[in-house]
Amino acid sequence: MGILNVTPDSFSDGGKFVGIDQALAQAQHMLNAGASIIDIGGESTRPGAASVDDQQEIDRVLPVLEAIVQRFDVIVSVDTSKPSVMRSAAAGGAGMLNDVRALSEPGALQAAAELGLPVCLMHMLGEPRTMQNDPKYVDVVKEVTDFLKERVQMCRSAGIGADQLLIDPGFGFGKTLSHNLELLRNLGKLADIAPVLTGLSRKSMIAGLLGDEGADRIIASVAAAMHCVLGGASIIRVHDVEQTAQALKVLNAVEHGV
Ligand code: PT1
Repeated sequence: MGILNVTPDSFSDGGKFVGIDQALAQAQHMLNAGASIIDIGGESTRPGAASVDDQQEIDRVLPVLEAIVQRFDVIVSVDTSKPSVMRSAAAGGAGMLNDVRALSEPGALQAAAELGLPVCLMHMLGEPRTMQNDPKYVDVVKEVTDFLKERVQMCRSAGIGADQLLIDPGFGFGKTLSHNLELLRNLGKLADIAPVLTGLSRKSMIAGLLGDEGADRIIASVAAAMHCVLGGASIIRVHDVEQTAQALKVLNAVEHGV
């Protein structure tokens, strides 16, 4: 899954792909490099980010979504928590919903169930603006696992098929570096619940591991993504599709031959 941010303030490529032409060029590049899903997000959810209103998010996402769907044969995922954005996205040709709030906003569960699209349910502690202010867990793996199980149950009760659900521990969303590492070590426990999607690409935990805020985060992000795949992840959400796809070729050759 290649990341296409259409926010003016996104954390690592903020503002770069706001224009349609630039968004299309980036999508083309990611597809050539081997992405099978493009994830478009109009709300920045990086630590400290402020919220946006429904219309603003629709105005950012829809034109890019429609342009990509028209031009490329690819699944487009829309990264949103808002039912109105979900409905517009589905009408605009989105093939998947990616919700960092796991359909907890009023009306989101019902919207997703009605739309019938696959949904990724992510765990977050708190809200983006404040989630990194001293997050605390007694047992992070158990709490994240229990939360995701409960959200999957909620979706099943609302009529969403088991084969339409993905789960994501939400790396960097209300988690310290050691919380993130503990979750990474235990990804297999999540894979027993539903197919797992992970996103660590260029996040501050990568810089934390490198011990250098200014370091280039690409190689370390690829290493983290490979750990996720070996740990059972089905979809990896990344900025650097080309580099990630190269590393994946090595893993795939070891597993299945060339
Ligand atoms: C993710 C994800 C996402 N991450 C899913 N959707 C972001 N399913 C947006 C940092 O610490 O992991 N899974 N949508 C981006 N969010 C962040 C969070 C960006 C933390 C940066 C950081 O730097």
